[in-house]
Amino acid sequence: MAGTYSDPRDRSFIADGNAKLLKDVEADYAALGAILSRRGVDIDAVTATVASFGVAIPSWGVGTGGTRFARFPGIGEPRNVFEKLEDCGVIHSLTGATPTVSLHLPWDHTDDVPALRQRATALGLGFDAVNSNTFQDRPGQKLSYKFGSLTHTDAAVRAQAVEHNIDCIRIGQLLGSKALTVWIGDGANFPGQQHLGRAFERYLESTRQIYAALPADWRMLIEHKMYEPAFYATVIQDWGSSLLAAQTLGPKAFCLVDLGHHAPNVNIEMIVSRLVHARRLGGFHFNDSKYGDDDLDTGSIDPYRLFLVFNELVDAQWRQAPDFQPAHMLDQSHNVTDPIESLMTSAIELQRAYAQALLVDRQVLADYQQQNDALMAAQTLKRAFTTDVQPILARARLQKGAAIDPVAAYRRSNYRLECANKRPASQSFGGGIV
Ligand code: LRH
Ligand code: MN
Repeated sequence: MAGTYSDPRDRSFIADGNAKLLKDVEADYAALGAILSRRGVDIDAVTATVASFGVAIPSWGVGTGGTRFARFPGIGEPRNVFEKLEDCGVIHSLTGATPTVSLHLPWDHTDDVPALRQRATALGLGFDAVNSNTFQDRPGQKLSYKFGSLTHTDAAVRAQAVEHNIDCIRIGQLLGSKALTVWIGDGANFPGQQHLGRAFERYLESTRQIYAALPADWRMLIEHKMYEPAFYATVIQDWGSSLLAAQTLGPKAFCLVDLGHHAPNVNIEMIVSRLVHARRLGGFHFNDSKYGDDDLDTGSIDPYRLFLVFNELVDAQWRQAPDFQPAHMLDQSHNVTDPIESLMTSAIELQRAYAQALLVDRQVLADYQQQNDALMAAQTLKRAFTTDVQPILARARLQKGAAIDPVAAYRRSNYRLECANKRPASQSFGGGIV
């Protein structure tokens, strides 16, 4: 296949690409700096804060995603967790914004966990939350999760699911992870199929056992979801159920907000504000959606909503909200793009929303809110959102030795073609998200 390959993780390869873009970035940065200083904002301080932002890559996101109807694998797909890690290394080298990976077990099972950790370290990567999986039956599994897992009416099935989660904690400890994300699809398709109260009680009984197995410095992240795979009732259906469970379990249990797990038009920034108030905001699965849990690229459908979520996060930081330490992770399905390109641009969209939220003049906003000057309060947010922070994002990458234009650098490297040569295509047929 045409095109010479250059390792996109190679610093000098990245610097070569940046050389041509440097003059323009410096000019744009100086111009924006002048605009911001007129607003009393120190652009270098904002850039430093943005440069410190990191988001975790979902291991299941570096392969082509699909739907229940079909999955159309791209070329050079990663075939195992080690190849996924290589791709995550490329994303971090070119963006400087994705220093950790969130694994999914057993999708990322390996017999050699220490070797995996070693390779990650060599790639400059660490591990964020590990994700358990009791929403699928795997070959050789004794008891099926067809009618649920942690909330199944059969205690033996619940015990099997609890055991798997405890196993995930054990593997996570070997990887240096500090959190377990628990998302279950448990629920019902018919009214009457499940006793809504008893199902929640079974959830608490099971998660208490998982909670008891958490190391002292670990967190349990409870992920709610409105529907799918259950289409009438889901046991942990909304932030209320998640918060109730977290408060029942104990101080190491927190709520994880996957943006796509809400009905269209739900005010997610309001949910974030409530979870900050409750000191239980554990983190995010960032993506975007228009209808259901579409798992589209972050900021691709509604960037203003993403900005409003970051506005709440920056406000909480500004107010020094207690126990405020959310874990940032992407959770997307890349059905029609090169996953590496989508993950790079999505990480950058998060930095963009963060940078814009950092430009909100919080004291001025608070004054307008106090005076009920609705228009000027709204304008204060819009002014920040409509500021083109591209020079800040490019400078932040430059400062970290990453690429000013990650997608251009990635394409110039021919990494995907190189992978296609090294990774024979898997003849997989049929649907499924991974
Ligand atoms: C459920 C979910 C969950 C993951 C899965 C891959 O929709 O968001 O976070 O386990 O996607
Ligand atoms: Mn998710």
